[in-house]
Amino acid sequence: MAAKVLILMGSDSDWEVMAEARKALAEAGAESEVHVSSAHRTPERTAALAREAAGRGIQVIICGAGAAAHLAGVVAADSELPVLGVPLGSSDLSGLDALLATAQMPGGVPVGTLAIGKAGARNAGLLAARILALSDPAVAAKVRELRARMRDDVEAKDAALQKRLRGE
Ligand code: RP5
Repeated sequence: MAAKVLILMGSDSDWEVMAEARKALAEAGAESEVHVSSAHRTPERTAALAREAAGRGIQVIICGAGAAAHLAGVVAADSELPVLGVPLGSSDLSGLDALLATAQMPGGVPVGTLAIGKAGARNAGLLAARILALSDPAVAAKVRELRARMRDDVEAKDAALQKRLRGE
């Protein structure tokens, strides 16, 4: 099955965090393709990946980058696909720089910005799955299953807590 989600990251050092996005997509039954490509270090390659994505069946692009994180922004400038940005805490500013650089896009060039780090990467994967789910019933069913599992986990944790509080 061809990947419908393209995950880009500015460096291989971003992979430990960005793997969460791929994992979430796999849980939702969605194939993804991952590449290292930097807005600053490989601008031509990044532009080519963004421009060619829609033509080869990609429906959503997830970009993770740290520091002065322009990856999601330049990809959104070069593609009509929905672009989700994950700011990474790889710099001395622990991701605040990447958060602002990713979120503060000028009007007309949208980037859906998630939280800094692993939670943001997982949510980027889940949000991309929800976008695919609009036109893919199999992914929609998996998204529903994941939500039900999360609800069951929380209810089980509460039941265990109540038991402990009763001294059982
Ligand atoms: C950013 O600079 C990358 O996305 C990464 O988060 C950070 C550090 O990159 P490396 O120096 O580890 O390659 O562009």
